[in-house]
Amino acid sequence: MKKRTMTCLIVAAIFFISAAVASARPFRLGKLPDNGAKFGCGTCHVNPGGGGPRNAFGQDYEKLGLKGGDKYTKELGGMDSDKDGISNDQEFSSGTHPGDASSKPTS
Ligand SMILES: [Ca+2]
Repeated sequence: MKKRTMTCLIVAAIFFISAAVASARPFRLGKLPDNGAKFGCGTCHVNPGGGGPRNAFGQDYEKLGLKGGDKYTKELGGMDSDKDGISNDQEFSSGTHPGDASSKPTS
């Protein structure tokens, strides 16, 4: 009986922790111009699944977006985070990656 109760508590704890982690994702993605539709968590993170180190765009978002009230700012949109010659605004409009220099509009 005690073993079963303990198992139920562990399962419940895992459920609530997973729900808390999952709820962070849509919140942050909703701040991006494309709502993270194209690259998901990989828009800002090196790992496409999210968490861990940030790519060039994620680092700029951390510096300007998070400190500016956790939003995609005009200044951030005008920057070229990955230094590929294309602004972040243009990258989002084109569906290319603002944090990956090898991803940019072809024309
Ligand atoms: Ca790019």
